[in-house]
Amino acid sequence: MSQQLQLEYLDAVLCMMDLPSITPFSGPKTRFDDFQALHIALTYGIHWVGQFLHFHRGFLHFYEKTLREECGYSGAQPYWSWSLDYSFTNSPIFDPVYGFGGNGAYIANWTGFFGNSTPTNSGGGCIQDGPFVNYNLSVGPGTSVTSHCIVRNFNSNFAYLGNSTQVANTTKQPNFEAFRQESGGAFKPPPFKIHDSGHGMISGEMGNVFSSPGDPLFYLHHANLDRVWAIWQDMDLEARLTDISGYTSVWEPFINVTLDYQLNYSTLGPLTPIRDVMYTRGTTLCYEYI
Ligand SMILES: [Cu+2]
Repeated sequence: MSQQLQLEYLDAVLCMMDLPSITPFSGPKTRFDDFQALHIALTYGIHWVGQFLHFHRGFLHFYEKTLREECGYSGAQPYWSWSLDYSFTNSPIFDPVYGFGGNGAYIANWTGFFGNSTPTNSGGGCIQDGPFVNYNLSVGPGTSVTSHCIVRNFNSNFAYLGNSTQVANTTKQPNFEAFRQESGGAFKPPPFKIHDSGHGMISGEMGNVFSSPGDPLFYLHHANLDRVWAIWQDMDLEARLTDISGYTSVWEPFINVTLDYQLNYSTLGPLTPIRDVMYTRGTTLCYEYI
């Protein structure tokens, strides 16, 4: 990705942070907040369920569409390949000018959002540099509605989850049920899986299952998870464009998800049947990973 396009992407995100909210949720002030608010509202219906990967694929699609159609971005949604960043704190994605800024300020004994801190606490405060240093989120952390800065707490204990061994172990799974268990993880980890890599490495807002889309890096992390799924699908495309399993909810009654299951994006996108997001190079979506 050229430096010019990197700046264009960051500018488009700043533009979304300037456009007024269009969702019915209480709290969000901007189009950027809207995506976070939708994710918070739906948390238990989009994680640890059969439609976890599908919902997030569509979620990224509508986010990218907003960047392109309302904020003039001419490129594609970038992804963060964790495997390239085993020494992740040196990653160029944290560059203060061409990236998303670095760690949060160090706060001794930071207890985390919902106590998700670890002994390797390195930050816990507001991000210190980068384009989003002055942005105030209007929803989160978690399900609360507060005005707060973007918080990070780099945690290298999670870096191994995104390494090439972990990714290869995920893409070698024989069917969707095994793939989704290996990529998304369980309702109550550990064991942690590749989906936990970026969330755990950056932590802070990103470590919160509800409000993680408050950190713009969420979208690069999830694009890579989506990429791993697309790579896995491409290994046996015909079978894997229809292979789906899992329940639609984390609570009873347990119903098996199907290709007809409708993904709900509130006012950020139309009701989207799962079959429409199974194929990245189809008519609803039209992208591929390079
Ligand atoms: Cu999510």
